[in-house]
Amino acid sequence: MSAERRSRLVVVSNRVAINEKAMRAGGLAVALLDALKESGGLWFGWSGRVSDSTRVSTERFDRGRLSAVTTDLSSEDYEEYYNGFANRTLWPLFHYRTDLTRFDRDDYQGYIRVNQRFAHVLKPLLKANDLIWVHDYHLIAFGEELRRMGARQTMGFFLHIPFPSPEVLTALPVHDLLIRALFAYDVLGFQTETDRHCFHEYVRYEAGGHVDAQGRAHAWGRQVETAIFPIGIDSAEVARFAVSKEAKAHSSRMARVLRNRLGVVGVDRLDYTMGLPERFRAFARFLETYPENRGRVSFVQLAPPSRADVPEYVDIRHELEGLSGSINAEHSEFDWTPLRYINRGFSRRALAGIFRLARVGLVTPLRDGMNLVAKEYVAAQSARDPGVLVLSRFAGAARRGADAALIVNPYDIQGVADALHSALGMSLPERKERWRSLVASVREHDITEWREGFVRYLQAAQRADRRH
Ligand code: ADQ
Repeated sequence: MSAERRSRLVVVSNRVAINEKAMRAGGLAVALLDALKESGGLWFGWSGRVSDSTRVSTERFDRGRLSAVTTDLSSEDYEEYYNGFANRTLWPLFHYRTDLTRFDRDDYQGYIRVNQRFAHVLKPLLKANDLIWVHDYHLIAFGEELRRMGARQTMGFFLHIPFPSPEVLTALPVHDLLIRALFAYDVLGFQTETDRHCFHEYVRYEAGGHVDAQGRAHAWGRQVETAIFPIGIDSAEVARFAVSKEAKAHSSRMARVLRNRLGVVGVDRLDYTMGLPERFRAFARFLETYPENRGRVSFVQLAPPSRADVPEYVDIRHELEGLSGSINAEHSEFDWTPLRYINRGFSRRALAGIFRLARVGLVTPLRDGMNLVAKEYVAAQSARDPGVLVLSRFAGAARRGADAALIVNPYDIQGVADALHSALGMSLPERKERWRSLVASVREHDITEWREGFVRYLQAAQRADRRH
């Protein structure tokens, strides 16, 4: 057995998706669990509980080869770290919403305090040659805190959301402290070339550093490897789900509602980055510009609420309720509801059935790291009668292998309305041709490629690291 195969993988993320339910849930959780199972491993993060003890719990799975270690957050941590700096500062800022970005020094201190606490809890559990894989914007400072405590293990960080251009990032008063912290990692992974490019631009023009021919960034007397790992899905699983009993039951329910009308579907967490008001307006514009579709097309938008403690999420929810109400009031007929807006989650099988029945998948975020719904929509289609993907140019998913989707600018209401019209009028041969190209890419660049790619990169960094 080679040395790197013996290295244990330690995954660190804000939430830990390792429990009996997650073992069956699929997607990202299963991909990371698969990676952990290969080497035996540990997944560490927040328990999801808010309590005023700093309780640490350990659970073991798979005959003890896997463990989940979680810690609670205090209500102050939850406010400052999670609702505050992570979700009211970094989330809007990294999605280019400087208008919604709020900065508060106490929140930043809370963020650092929780990153420190996480490092403090994990440090004694580490083995010398562990590989540590840290996920996402909640834990940017985690690696630096762990290094301060003397950790020498190889560490990688993957950013699931966009990395903004330096012009946007520098609106954050502590941008230098935050980006400097990223240099504590050995490897930084981004979703797209654009994200990595923005990071490199920051290093060159803000940090006074440079990027060498291998893409390694040098600044503050430190260096870090940078690489691109676009995340994918388990497409075979989604295809299987789409013909499951539960999927068929949902397809039939939707077919009854549509009554031979064509279905357009949108599925998103209720978030202001998803471009939902613009999407609703584009659908209304489509009905106005192409009135022959009145009574012929229905749009179903599923959007379970999230981050309900953050005021901006309350605002977007109210906005969408008003907008969907007025669109329906204006356009409905006795026997036709143009827009069905549903605020709840569905099982992955049910979603696959809904995707399969919809003639158009409308995925129009204003900014998105990748967007897995776009890929799930494609994977769920039937080869005999596939639907059309209308995709925002600002989703990471539009960056590679998505030329056969109808690519739109979500701010261009008329442009999206026109794309909807093209999609709904598209001939079967053209739909098939476009879908074959899209599905080939979704199958090839799947979730396994993503996680194996990242882990291999970490292993190579470990071999090259003179600390070991
Ligand atoms: P996420 O929000 O984790 O974001 P995203 O790509 O938006 O991931 O996928 C959302 C997932 O939730 C999909 O699998 C989808 O099927 C599911 N979902 C959405 N609405 C649902 C509903 N109504 N019922 C049930 N399930 C629903 C971050 C980044 C993304 C990036 C991912 C992965 O913001 O850009 O793609 O991580 O890296």
